[in-house]
Amino acid sequence: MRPVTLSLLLSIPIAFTLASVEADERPNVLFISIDDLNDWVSVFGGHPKAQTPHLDRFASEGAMVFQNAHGAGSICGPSRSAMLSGFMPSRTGAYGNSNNMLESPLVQANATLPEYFSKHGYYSLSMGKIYHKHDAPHGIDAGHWAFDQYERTRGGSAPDKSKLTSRIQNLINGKPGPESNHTGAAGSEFAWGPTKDGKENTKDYITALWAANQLQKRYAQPFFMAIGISRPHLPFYAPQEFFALYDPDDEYAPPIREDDLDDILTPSGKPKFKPTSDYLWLKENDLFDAVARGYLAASSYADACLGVIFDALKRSPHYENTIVVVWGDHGWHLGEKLRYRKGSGWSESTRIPLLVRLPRMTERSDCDRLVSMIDFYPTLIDLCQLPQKPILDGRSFAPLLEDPQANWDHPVTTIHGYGNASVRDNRWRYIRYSDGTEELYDLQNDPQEWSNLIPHLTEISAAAKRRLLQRIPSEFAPSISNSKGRHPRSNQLDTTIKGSRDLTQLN
Ligand SMILES: [Ca+2]
Ligand SMILES: [Ca+2]
Repeated sequence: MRPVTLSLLLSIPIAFTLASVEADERPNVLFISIDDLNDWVSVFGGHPKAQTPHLDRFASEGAMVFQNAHGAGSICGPSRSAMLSGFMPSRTGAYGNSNNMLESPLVQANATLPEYFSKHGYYSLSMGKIYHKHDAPHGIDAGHWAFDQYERTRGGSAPDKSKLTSRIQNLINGKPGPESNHTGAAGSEFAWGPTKDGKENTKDYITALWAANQLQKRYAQPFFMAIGISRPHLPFYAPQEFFALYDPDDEYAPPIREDDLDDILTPSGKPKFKPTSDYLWLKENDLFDAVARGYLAASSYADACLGVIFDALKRSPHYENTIVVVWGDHGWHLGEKLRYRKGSGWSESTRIPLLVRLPRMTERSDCDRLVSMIDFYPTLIDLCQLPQKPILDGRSFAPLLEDPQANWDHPVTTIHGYGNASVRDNRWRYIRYSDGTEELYDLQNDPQEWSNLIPHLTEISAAAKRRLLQRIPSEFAPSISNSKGRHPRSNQLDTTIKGSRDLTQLN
């Protein structure tokens, strides 16, 4: 429980105190992120063998499953920055993982989501990744400044080297792989395998237990609790019990078309894309099924951590008055479009898992309407009756929580790098790149986005393209400069940031 001291009470303006008292019945928010989780969750139908029993039970006990939710960006930094600030990457200039959104004048003037809840009488607390971490002038910026209480993650278990597969180290099941031109690449370690320890010593499990403990406490104010689970983000290290859920001799790779990239050409007629080095290394070592199994195991581990939090909420004093939002920050390719990872404008990158529970929900409902992560901020302040913020880019989808079949014709846009945008409506996806390359897919007849219709548009598809083109931002804010290398590396949180965020001065 947050200690409410006399000095704190005295320091609060009277009008604010009265508002807080009247607002005591406002619901709490439990806001849970699962880093890099795509739709390979049973309730989203993305993989027939996915085992996510805790998310399934969470849905069946009363939640809305959003089957058509998409990120505002398609990698962690821009996607999360857009959701948390409420402004699209094309307005802030936060396009990459090293772009600090606080350098955007818009974000400097406006409270981010948890700050807005704090500003309006909520107690905000957090553990795990919610904001994307980057270097700052005096340490790390982990978004710690946005919460009244911030807990750093701890624990972690090394992989069992005898079972480790790693592209960078060219190891396959603990043994050296054949010589390859596709090892040693930069980026997150592309690796998977069981950890040496059981889940008790792993980071996400410890984070989940922390959340479970916080949920048993009583608070003087409604709370906004943000919990970040770090798997299935690479490397796919998870306790052996989660690998054991998936028979190593079974098949797990999704359908992949080797010629899929051939129909995407730049305006000058050159191939826009080629298979990535991740893809080529996995292909030459026949590891498509093994890597998919690793992702599934890491996802099942994340699901087990969610189970700890869901169980704790149910036995807590807050179950009947807490809104729960469970979300992934973008999708993940597992071979589709001859690539792994994220960051593209295709559905594998843009689609996110999203479940929302309102306290009165007692059974699962599904909603196929299009919503975006950019809508989280206006939706949550709507649901909790905080003052509206018309300046935000998203729109509240609270009406869909009342009626998942409500009329809803709002295409969603995903920004994937400066000048690149992907827009989809109920039937079509249109992608346009800064160099003028275009793609158009008829999702009704081609849900895998295999056939780019741009080279042979019909009257109907040309009209669809024109409609979606209007949704692409006419201007892209200049990119915020890269924070990487600009600041000394440090393991300490930059505690000076909070001082620059006076909530009374932020809109
Ligand atoms: Ca992510
Ligand atoms: Ca294709």
